[in-house]
Amino acid sequence: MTLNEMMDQHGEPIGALLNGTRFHDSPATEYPELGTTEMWEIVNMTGDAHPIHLHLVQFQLLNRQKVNVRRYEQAFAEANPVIPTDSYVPVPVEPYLKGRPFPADANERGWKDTFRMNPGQVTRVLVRFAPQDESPAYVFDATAEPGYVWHCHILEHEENDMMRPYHLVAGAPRGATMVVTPDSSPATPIAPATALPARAANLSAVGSSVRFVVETPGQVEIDLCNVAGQQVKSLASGWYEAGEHTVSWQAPGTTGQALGTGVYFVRLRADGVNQIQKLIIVH
Ligand SMILES: [Cu+2]
Repeated sequence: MTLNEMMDQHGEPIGALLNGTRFHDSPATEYPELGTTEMWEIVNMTGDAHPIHLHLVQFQLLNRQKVNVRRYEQAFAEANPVIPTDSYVPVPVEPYLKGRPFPADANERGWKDTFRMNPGQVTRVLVRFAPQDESPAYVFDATAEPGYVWHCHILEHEENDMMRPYHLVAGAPRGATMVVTPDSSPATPIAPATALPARAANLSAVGSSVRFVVETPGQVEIDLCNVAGQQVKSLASGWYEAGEHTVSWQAPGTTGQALGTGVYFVRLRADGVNQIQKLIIVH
């Protein structure tokens, strides 16, 4: 995740972004699972500190670390030649780190809903997507649309356009479950088909299948998405009776081009269920 600035031809800032993306222009890139804890690494490529705020949850500051911003910016610009973009490609920060991580200041320890993210640094926060009062679950459906946002808390920044949606997804499937398995991938290990739901599966690019179980008959949509959340192929779309079903697909995406090696998501939507499973396509 990144904090970005857009400049005019005179080098003056004209807007600020998260993940190089405007609020409304592209789907969410963050889909945390309800009840889990994630580490968010947020690289500040701008010249200013930004107070970054997450809705719904409180979180803790793990540490900060300096980044070779010039080199990171080059890599970011190669992966995302134009910002704002509607197809954000994340760039891992590890190769660009400088020195050792340094811990939170004394006044920053404990639960907060906003942390200062300094320029030239990556800020790592631990986010638990669950009630902070240790209740087992929210008393409302936190996975319901339209979801939540994370944003800079400087008013001029959040309005122009430093805000992004995020969506919580259910960890415990309610109406349907799925597992992704390869049709033929002799050389690659796979998650066992009995693991429901599998956390990840290495898939052959030749062809793969999604097995899913429908508990109540209804409309089921299963899409293969890229890391930007964009659909690259529809795998299932229609009415399914209760029971177990399998859909298979061949490698080319919706537009006919081969799917490159990389990380993808299979998204299943059925009867209020919004389940996402990461998968890796290898050639
Ligand atoms: Cu800001």
